[in-house]
Amino acid sequence: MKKDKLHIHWYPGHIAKAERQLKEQLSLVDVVIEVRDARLPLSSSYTNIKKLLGEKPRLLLLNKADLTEKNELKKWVEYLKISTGCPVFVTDAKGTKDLSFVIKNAVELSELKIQALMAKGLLRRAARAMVVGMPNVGKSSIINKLTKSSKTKIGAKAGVTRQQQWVRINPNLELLDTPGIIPTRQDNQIQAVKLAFVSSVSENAYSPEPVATALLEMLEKYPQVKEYYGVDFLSLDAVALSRNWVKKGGEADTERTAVYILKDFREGRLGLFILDELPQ
Ligand SMILES: Nc1nc2c(ncn2[C@@H]2O[C@H](COP(=O)(O)OP(=O)(O)OP(=O)(O)O)[C@@H](O)[C@H]2O)c(=O)[nH]1
Ligand SMILES: [Mg+2]
Repeated sequence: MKKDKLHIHWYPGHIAKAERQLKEQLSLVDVVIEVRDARLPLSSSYTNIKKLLGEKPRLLLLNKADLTEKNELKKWVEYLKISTGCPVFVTDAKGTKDLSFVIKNAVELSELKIQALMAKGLLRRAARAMVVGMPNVGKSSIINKLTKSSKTKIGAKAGVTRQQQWVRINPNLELLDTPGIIPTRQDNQIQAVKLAFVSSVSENAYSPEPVATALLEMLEKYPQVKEYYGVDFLSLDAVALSRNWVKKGGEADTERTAVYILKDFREGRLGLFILDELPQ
């Protein structure tokens, strides 16, 4: 459903099913790898994750680190280590940097459970980790990078993975790819619009203009964005006229402009940003 006003609600049937299946599989895994979008270290976290996971060990990955400013992200890593009590790492699933530390840490976090099973007389088995997170944060991309293959399907929109899928990484680790989930209700509309910026909610749930306008408001304080579009202040009209994205008669084509602005942001052309506020 298209909406002109900025109100985002998106909870399609496949996500409800995915959430049920995630809860069902949780008892079968030793560790959970939670993936967040590094541009939204808080807003891309699943609100009830702690309640959902109970005592299950968790590894936290801030993915798409290549789209953020390194030093700012470092501060977030320190903050999240303390506030979650989990190991926290940054990843870039599109980059060339090796991610085998993810395997090492997942195996280490599983070891207590595996030792407990062996103490009961069972043979050692591979550690099992479930990869969870909001849609489009890069869960499947991380798995593909770890297997150096295209075993899981990826794509630049929310809801690409529709089924859970086990992937064997090596004899010591199996990963379960899961469809991205978001909370049933988007009560927090500031969070919802940030999730729209990074395509964690489907573009069917909103119109581009109000979302791009909200993005421009958030980017107003960054001079490089104004420079990029050659404008003195950020608005859809100003960018449209500066770029000559106009309709017949010279009126600003705000819909087209909004789509381009969102695309520019998502692909990192406007600069490197973290759009959550680091708590003091
Ligand atoms: N720049 C950048 N893009 C990434 C990174 N990781 C993934 N992507 C891109 O983000 C998009 C989503 O990646 P997926 O791996 O499909 O995300 P997902 O979390 O599995 O998404 P769902 O299956 O929909 O829940 C794809 O276009 C990837 O190429 C990264 O570290 N940096
Ligand atoms: Mg996926």
